[in-house]
Order: sequence, then C-alpha cells, then structure tokens
Amino acid sequence: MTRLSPELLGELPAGVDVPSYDRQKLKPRIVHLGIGAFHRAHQAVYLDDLLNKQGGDWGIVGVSLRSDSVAKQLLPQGGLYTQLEKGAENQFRIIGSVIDVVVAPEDPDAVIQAIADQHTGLVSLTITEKGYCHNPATGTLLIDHPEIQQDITNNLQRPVSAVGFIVAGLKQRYEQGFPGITVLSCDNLPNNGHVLRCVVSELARIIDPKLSEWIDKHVTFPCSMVDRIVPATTDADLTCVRERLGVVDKGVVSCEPFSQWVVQNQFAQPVPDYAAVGVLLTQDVSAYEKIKLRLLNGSHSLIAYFGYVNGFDFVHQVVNQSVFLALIQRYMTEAQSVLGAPTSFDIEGYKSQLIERFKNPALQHQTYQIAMDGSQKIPQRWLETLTLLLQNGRDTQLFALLIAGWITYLQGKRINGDSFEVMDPMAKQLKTLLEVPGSSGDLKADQSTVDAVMTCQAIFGNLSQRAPGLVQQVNHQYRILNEQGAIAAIHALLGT
Ligand code: CS2
Repeated sequence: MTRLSPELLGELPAGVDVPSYDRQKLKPRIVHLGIGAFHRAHQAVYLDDLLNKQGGDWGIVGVSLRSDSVAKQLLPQGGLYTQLEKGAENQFRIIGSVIDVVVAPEDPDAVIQAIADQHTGLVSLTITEKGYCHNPATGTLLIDHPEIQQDITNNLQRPVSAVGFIVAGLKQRYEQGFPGITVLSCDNLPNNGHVLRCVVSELARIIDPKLSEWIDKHVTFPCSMVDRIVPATTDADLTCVRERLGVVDKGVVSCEPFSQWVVQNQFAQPVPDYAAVGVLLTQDVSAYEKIKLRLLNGSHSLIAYFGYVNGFDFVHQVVNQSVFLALIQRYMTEAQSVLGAPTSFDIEGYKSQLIERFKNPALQHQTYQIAMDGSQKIPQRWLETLTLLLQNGRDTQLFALLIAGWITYLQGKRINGDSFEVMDPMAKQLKTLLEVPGSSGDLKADQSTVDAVMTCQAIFGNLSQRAPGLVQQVNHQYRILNEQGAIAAIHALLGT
C-alpha cells in the first residue's frame, strides 16, 4: 500500500486534518534532541498549530540520539506523520512541522552543525530524565557517567551524550562569533532549565572555561512544564490510521486530547509565537511543575508499580479498581497538603480531571512503560513531598508503602509468577542489593534489602540517615506487601 507523503496530502479522506500552510517555506530553525513520540505529539503539534494559524518559516530538525527508527519512519514520508488523538472519538491529523530527522550516531557532525547554524533560533530537548547524566538527588553532572567520560576523552569530536552535543554545538557558535541561543528542556524534571544549565556548564568548563563563561552570558535555559499523555504507538494504532487514511503511515503517534505547555519567558533570541497557540509564557513555572510532577507523574508511578506487579497492564484498569483508586486519591490528598499551590489554582478540579484522564480506556497506556527508570523519576515525583511531610512532622506511612511497592517491583516478578525485566539505568546496581550474594538470583528474605536500597545516595540522598523511622516504616510495608499482598497492605493503610 502507498506510503503517506507530501504529494498525497490533497488526496486524504475528508475529516482528516492536514497542514494548511506551505511546507516548502519551512526552514531548519529548531533543532530538537530526542524526537520520540512525546515531542511529535506535543511541541511539534504546538508549532503545527502556529503554522496553521500564522504561517512562517519555523521548521523542526529532529535528532535521534540512538536508533534510526524514527528517521526510517519519517524521512520516506517527507517528515509527515499522523497524530491519532484518542478522546470520545478518534481524531486524525497530519502534522507537518518536522522537516528533517538526523540520526546522531550516524552523523554526529550534522547535529553539531545544526545547533551551530546561525539560522537556528531554538534548541529543545525531550531526552527523558536519564538523558541529563546527572545525579537525580543533587542535580549535578555525573562526571564518571560513561557517555560523559567518552565525550571528555574525545574532546567532543564525536559526542554521544545529549549534553555533549549541546556543548559541541555551542562551542562552534562561540568560536564563530554567532549569537547565543535558547536551549529549552521539555522533560519531566523539576527546574529542568536549571538542571540543564548546570550539566551543560559543567561539561563546558571541563572542555574550555572560556566557553563556559560565554554560555553563562549568552545562552538561556528556560524551565518548562510539559503535559500530555502519549502512550507508545501500537500495531493497532498503525492499522487504525491505515484504514482511516487509506495510506500507510509508519510514524503515527497516539495521545490524549489534553495538552499543556508552560514555558519560562527567558529567550536568548526570538522564538515562535507560541503564546498565540495556548502556550503559557511566565516568569516562574515552578508552581506548575510541582503540581504536575507530584500529582500527575507521582500518581502515574504509583499506578505503574502497584498495577504492573498485580497483573494490570494498563493505567485505566488500575484506576478502575476501587482499592487502587482509593490509594491514588489518598496519595493526591497528602501530596496536595504540602504542595503550596497558589490559592487561585483549582486543585480539586485538577485532581478530578487527572482521574478522568487516567481512566481514558482508549489510551491503552501501559503500566510497564511508566514503570521504567524509577531511580530517575522517584526523587521528584515522591521524595520531595515525603521530605516536606517529614519536615512538618506528618505521617509518612503512605509514602513508606509507595517506596516498598517500588522495591517489590524491583524483584522483577508479577503476581502470577511471570518474570519481567526491570528497565532502569540503575537496574544492575539495584538488583545486587536485592539478591543474596553469590546465589543465582535468590532474593533476600530479611530487612537488609530495604535498608540497602534506601541508602542509595543517587536516589534517596541522605534520607535514611535523616529519617531512620521512615526506613522502619518501609520495612514494615515491604513485609506486608510480600507476605499478604498489595490489596491487604492498602486496606491496612487506609483503614478500610
Ligand atoms: C509518565 C509520563 O512515563 C511516565 O513516566 O508519567 O510520561 C506522563 O505520561 C507525562 O508526563 C504526561 O504529561
């Protein structure tokens, strides 16, 4: 069957939205590192909205930092792909804002040149939490991270880390006397702009202290909060789009109707007029960040660990179980109690809307997908709240249960006995803490597991020294989870 392409745009069935602007006019002015599904269903859609509304020449060059799969999907389609929006009904829309895809390992120079090009006005990133090569507990660059080590050893001749590519691109701008630029993090990290500035400056300082000074003066790193649920595309999505469009699209992204983007108004050069398409530009995004990370993402992680281990593959299935729903609601209430959200913010409305979003059955959002990379996610999703509860002398049993739930997940066994792989950059290290030394994977049966996991500095900082009582609570919850199961543990906690 024919493949989606620019030539076919005029022939797609009625009701499928297509770009109304002239794509020939688009120029490579945004370089986006990490062109996964999230970027294509979020920032690229805002730009497409803007181009539909006002025209212009902002086009996106997407960079894949690892595999060539997105390039293979999009390049034969001239960059076009379908956004399959799953609300009460499916909506099909062709997005045209991506004009090129570069595969970094195949052509690292092209990535550096694209960042350094004087016509590039914005570099943005969705590289996931672990892509920052930072210590999640402190926010500083992990100098001994293998990718950072490689970038330092090669003096950025052939970078491998996203941070390395950014520093290499900025170095060229600096050496050629080009203006500074905005580097915009769109990942789920608190103060994501500050974290990015910190890791970029640290690497730049190692390469050339003068470069680091130039970056401090000329490059901005706004913080941003991004929100849209974008499950991994399935074969069923591809089939659904093929049947509706009558052509094959290998680059489909599926997503919920909801979308939000809040960006700190701190740009080194003019950027697209995002405010015209609903992006909130503000001086301080921290309140939005906290609300979203702790309530949405924090609930998501809870749903993922408890749901996946207990046999639920999808988020909506977990939320439809009254016992899990009760746990999520109690979690949100406790997180809210130390959130410090502006009084003008309708937090009750936000929480109910979240539950509705989680319940969307069409999304088929996999718990296993969200469960990935817990070591990188838990600090900002759960531990910030937990620290505040401790500071306020409040009860922490619920958070102890959450941590115990995550440690149970790390055992790699579902309730039916099936084993699964724990996907996490720290998986190996964590596994050794769970196993009896020298055995072939036997799990420890005593409380040393919890004690060992909780002394992991990169995740918990010095929490276990600061709050020994908490470690005891986690041990208690871990025992109940392993002896009586999650349902009993939740009932005991909630007193139901
Ligand atoms: C999820 C997020 O996979 C995850 O960890 O919690 O990707 C979540 O769907 C988005 O942040 C929603 O905006």
